[in-house]
Amino acid sequence: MFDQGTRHKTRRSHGLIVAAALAAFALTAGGLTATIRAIDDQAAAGPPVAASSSPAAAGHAAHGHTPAGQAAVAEAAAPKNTQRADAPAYRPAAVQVIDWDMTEKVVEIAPGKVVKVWTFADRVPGPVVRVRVNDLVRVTIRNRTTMPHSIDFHAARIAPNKAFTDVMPGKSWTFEFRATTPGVFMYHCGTAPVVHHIANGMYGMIIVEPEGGLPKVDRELAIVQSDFYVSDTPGAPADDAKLMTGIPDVVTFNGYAAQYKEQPITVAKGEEIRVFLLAAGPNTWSAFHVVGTIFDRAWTDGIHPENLSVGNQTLNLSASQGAVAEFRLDQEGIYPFVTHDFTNATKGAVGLLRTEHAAGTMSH
Ligand SMILES: [Cu+2]
Repeated sequence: MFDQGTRHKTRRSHGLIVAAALAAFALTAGGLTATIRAIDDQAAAGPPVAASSSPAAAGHAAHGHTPAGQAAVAEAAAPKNTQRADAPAYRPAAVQVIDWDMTEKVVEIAPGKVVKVWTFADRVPGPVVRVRVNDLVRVTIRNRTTMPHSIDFHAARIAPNKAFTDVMPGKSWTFEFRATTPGVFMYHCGTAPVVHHIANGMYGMIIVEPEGGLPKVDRELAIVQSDFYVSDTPGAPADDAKLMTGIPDVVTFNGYAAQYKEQPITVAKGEEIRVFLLAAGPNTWSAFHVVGTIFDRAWTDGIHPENLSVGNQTLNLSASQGAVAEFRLDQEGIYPFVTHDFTNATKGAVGLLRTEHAAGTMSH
């Protein structure tokens, strides 16, 4: 954990602020070090071995929200909702086929925070889709749940009352759209009440590259920020009353609080890094900032020359907005990335980029 923040007094003030936020997150979430393990893919995430005896499980029992045994069972069975941060490569195809089940499952989104999520393709966030302008995108969704769902692609110019229609339990639905506009866009379930369907996990990122593709860079990452309103009952969907306050308990990058702080993303000093960003909400914005660098280039929403932004310290993304940030890390070191709305960084929207030969801790 970041107790080294108290041992090294000479760091820059910015580093102190970040360290304080990281430490505060550790306090509010009950500590991360013991409970997050090396999981590099959500599909590989198995039941937490030590969950039944973890401080988080004990905390639930002590709070008495539910019978201790029930809480322990829910937590023992819940995989950590971690995901890799690597962006998928573009795969050339005249027709880009999206074929997803819509499901429900119970996952842990922060230490001791076990929730039921509603998913696209059994993932929260849903899979990152990557297409190019002029590709035809054929979408099929199959509803494996007991309530209606739908899918709304912000990258589509299409009549929503026809394409984004509710799909009943047990049914499937197929529609197509032509990618026309390069950019980073949101998709989400649009079934009423939409806030519930997004708060429970039904969202993701679609990247539409310009014709001919984006220039090659050394490393591409995809990061989706989203907020969660955790019920007192482990394994339940979002708490309705909390959701209506708009004040989340947990804010994540890619579905698990501070996962890339516990497992930093390794990059190379000086390599060109491109991050695709999405503020999925349902409510929080993202003030995306990488400590220790400045974005060489950025585009918000549409990837057009007219949208090029140079020299940003922070990108300002309201709920649903996407962006591309390109930058380099000039020195060996450990570079936090956060939403600079620090309350939400404290709630989990924080991670670390670590260069290959970085020494020791964040303070070096
Ligand atoms: Cu839905």
